[in-house]
Amino acid sequence: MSKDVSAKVNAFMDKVIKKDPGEAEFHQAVREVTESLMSFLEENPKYQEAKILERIAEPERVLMFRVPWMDDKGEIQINRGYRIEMNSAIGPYKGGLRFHPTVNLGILKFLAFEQVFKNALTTLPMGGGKGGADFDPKGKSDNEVMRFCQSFMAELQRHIGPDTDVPAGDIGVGGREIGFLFGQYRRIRNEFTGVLTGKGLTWGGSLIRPEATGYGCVYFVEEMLNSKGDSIKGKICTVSGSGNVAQYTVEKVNQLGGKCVTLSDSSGYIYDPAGINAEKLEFVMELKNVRRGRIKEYADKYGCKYVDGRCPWEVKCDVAFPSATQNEISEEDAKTLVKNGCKAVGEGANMPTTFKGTQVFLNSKILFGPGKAANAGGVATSGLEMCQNSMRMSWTREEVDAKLHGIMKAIHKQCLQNGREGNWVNYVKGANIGGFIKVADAMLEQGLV
Ligand code: NDP
Ligand code: 2IT
Repeated sequence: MSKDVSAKVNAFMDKVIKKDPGEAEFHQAVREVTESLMSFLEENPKYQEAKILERIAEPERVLMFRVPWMDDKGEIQINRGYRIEMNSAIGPYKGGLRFHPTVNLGILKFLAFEQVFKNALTTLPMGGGKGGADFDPKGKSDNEVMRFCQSFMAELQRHIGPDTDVPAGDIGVGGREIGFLFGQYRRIRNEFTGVLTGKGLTWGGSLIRPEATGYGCVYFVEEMLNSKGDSIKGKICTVSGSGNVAQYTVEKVNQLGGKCVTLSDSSGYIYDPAGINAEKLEFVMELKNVRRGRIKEYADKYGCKYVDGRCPWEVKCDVAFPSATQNEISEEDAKTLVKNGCKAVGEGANMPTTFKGTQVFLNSKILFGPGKAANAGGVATSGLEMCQNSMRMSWTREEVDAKLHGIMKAIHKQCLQNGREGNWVNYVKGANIGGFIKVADAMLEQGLV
């Protein structure tokens, strides 16, 4: 980046930071996009004259609300709920709900901002949004989770709808929570509509939606490797997290002939050099989705190594799939991965690599698939669920999987179109410019919105 462009990025960021000083993750996400876009904007003054980037960085609407509920002991608990309706230029707001004690406005704004670009890349008509609460589902009974979800939806229901805003899952929100949320929406509104995605199969859900983020991420990495005449087959992969995204990443890597050797949770990681095969993955799914236990139990059961309090990036690998949370790969971790010969990174999580870590990957010119491209398969399949709900019919597993695969190839193609730098592809730039053009043109055509 030239000095001139860098000064313009800093001037833009100074304004964003001054407006909302405490929102570090939001600043990080906006800076990454602004760095990718600044030269493109200079060459396309129509976007600058219409202040599209300034508008995109400002949510259309932010909702914050009280969520009171009663725990099993009869004690009253109060959480804070949020929905960020970021941009609806190309479709209804769409994006997940996160239930985690760290949730705050800045984190949800970063996620909503990323979602706008990601959803545009999917080729489907979906705007961007994100929401959630600082509620911690860990250690709560099913009844407590239900009472919380019902209270959360008692307020959220007045702001959402199948043509307005369609939430889904994210960290801490899976099939169980979507069920409680949907039940409450239906009861209050007296409507059976596709207002949430990630629903159960008997009440409007889509086949492949649970698998979609992980499968899509592996499809995307396979595309990146194929572009170099390589493939996942025979590759050693490290995966972080052990939730929805991580589980189906392992499943698809196994199907394509690779080997995953790590999984983690917020306590530590397991290293199983023999590989997490289908039977071991089944154990992980039961452990995490039913018993809701800790990943350490895997090491106890299969007699492999467990490393407390650390992330798996010190383990030598060909491909890394960060699939837990934001900023889980530091600059040091990125350097370690590159030094150990990592050829490709597929970001299953949203913004799992720190700003400096991303620079390390870009400077080393490995295949680096940023979250808004690599993990877009989840929301894309949510878009397919919305489509099936509108038609009041459902597609087979094979049909949805084929559409998902086609969408991931289309996203990869958009990254190539916008991210080529000589004979290397900057996927970060490609995804940011590709997503931006679609939303920006829609905003230009719709006037001052
Ligand atoms: P889950 O709640 O199913 O799993 C989250 C996993 O990440 C758990 O293993 C959890 O461990 C771990 N984790 C969460 N927070 C932290 C933390 N602060 N430090 C270390 N580990 C942590 O969530 P998902 O799998 O759905 O989401 C994972 C990531 O993928 C998120 O970044 C999410 O935004 C992103 N994503 C999800 C999509 C989806 O469709 N679900 C779509 C696109 C992106 P523990 O149990 O100990 O908390
Ligand atoms: O970050 C994401 O893309 C998601 N959590 C999925 C959103 C969705 O609407 O399916």
